[in-house]
Amino acid sequence: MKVTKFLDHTDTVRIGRVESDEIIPLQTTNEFRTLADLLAAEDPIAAVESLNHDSPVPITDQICWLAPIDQQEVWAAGVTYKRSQTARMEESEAAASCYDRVYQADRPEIFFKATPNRVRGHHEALRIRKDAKWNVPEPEVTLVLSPALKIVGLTVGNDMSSRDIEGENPLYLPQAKCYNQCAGLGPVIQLYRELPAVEEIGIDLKIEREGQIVFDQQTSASQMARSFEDLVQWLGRDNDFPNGAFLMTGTGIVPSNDFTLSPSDVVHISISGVGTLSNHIVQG
Ligand code: DO4
Ligand code: MG
Repeated sequence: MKVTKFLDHTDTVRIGRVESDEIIPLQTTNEFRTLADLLAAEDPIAAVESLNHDSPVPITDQICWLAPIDQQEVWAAGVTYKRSQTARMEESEAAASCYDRVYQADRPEIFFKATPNRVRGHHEALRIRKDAKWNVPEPEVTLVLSPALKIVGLTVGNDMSSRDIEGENPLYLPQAKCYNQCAGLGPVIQLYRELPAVEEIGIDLKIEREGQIVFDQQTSASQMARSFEDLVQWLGRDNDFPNGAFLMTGTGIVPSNDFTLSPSDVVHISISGVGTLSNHIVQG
């Protein structure tokens, strides 16, 4: 079952259940006022099924999708794929050994990525920092976590990153990662009672420039050096999430070192079973 947030024809924020070609607007109740309330339910799929709904809205280009987030924090894991380890070691002479060690260590790299106001949804703009010269999108399977840190669903995540800032000094990582419009989530949350096997979770990144695809690569979550559950238990150590959380699980696709995003590029990230998140890029 897929759920999202969108603006209806009166510009009201609605929660919707997404079918192949329509969104079914759900009527909230005192128990389930927000999408986060549904995600926190014992059985989110049953909670969505329990709600009455309004007439379906056909999915057209006119739909105004919103990121499927309420008050949750967004966190991210890093260097969870060999490709990310190699790319980071190339970009940062000074910190190469840090990336090598964290790839092999028990404790993963986990960092704070974004507050909800810094997140954008499908078809909204993501941003390159004004002071950055080398930028990439990072296509990441993103775990949707309940307040009890149960993985209740998956969504598509884009962990926008400034490689020159991160590469200059690893202490600059928060600036390379967390700024206005630095994270994309959506277009939907795919709810699961049981997650698919990682071999079934394909990840695809396409970057479009002036109508041409200038970057096109695929990987699979099976290439991850860590399990989703392991990342979640590290995130939850001495850390409470009363509103639930999103956890980006790291990138397995990094364009070669001569590639940087440009303003007006359009980034398309697809995750099997979830959907495709598309965002145009702006700077300044
Ligand atoms: O260590 C820097 C960030 C790593 C990251 O974001 C990733 O591997 O996806
Ligand atoms: Mg990342």
